[in-house]
Amino acid sequence: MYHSHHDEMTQIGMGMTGLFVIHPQKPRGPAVDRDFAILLHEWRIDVGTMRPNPNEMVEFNMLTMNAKAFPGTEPLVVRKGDRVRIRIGNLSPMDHHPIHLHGYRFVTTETDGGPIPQSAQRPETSVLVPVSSTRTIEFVADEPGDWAMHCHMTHHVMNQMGHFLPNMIGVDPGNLNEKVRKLLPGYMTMGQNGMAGMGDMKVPPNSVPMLGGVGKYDEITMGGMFTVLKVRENLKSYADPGWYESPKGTLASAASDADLKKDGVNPEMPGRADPGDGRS
Ligand SMILES: [Cu+2]
Repeated sequence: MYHSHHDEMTQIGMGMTGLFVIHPQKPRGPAVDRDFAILLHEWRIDVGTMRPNPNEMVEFNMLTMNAKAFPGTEPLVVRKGDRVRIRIGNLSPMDHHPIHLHGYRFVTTETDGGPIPQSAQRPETSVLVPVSSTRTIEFVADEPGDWAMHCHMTHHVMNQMGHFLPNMIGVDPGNLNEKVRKLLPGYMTMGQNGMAGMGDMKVPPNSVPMLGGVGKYDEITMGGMFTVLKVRENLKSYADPGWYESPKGTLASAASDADLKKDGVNPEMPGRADPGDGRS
């Protein structure tokens, strides 16, 4: 990985980082079909501003993969059966990142110190990438679908997260929104029902919303260090193929009253989740 050691708080804090990928003269291990490189970083970029603030020490509000926060990140597009290598480097100023891949298990084949002997490669579903390190993971993409890949630190899959908010879960703010909006148009009391609604919050120009990408079925309430591995059986190119068409019968749905009764569950029980079709 490249970075400066001159005034590094400023230079790294403003993004002077990069990856060198150096291939060995004699290839080793099985050849891969897809070879991705992702550089992780974190920034302090205040809402409505365009210049990262290098004075920040702990409260980073933008977490990125290759300098993009979800939904701006690139999907990783592969063909079913491809052997996939993902090189992940971390030059965040202050945070390690446990990168988690859904749907697969993988092995870590290399660090920035060199290849790991096969006898020491263990199966994992998350790989911790410490600051100043790289981890290279490999797997065979044998399961089609759209699979999330993201940092598992919950504040690292949000954008512009303020860390000093009071806990508002379950608090009824009454008509506070309406009252404050007279003074501050667009005001939203945050966190009454959790954070998912913040994707709807209007943000000033040159800002990204806290979370929220357009998904196939609903809003994806993620941001930051989040992308999608897209594995397809028929691909003409590695351009983004759009969302996966789930085969019939593979999508989860609300259980019918008859199904619940069959399993000994009373469909009329209080507190049952709304199945989403207006029945409860
Ligand atoms: Cu992280």
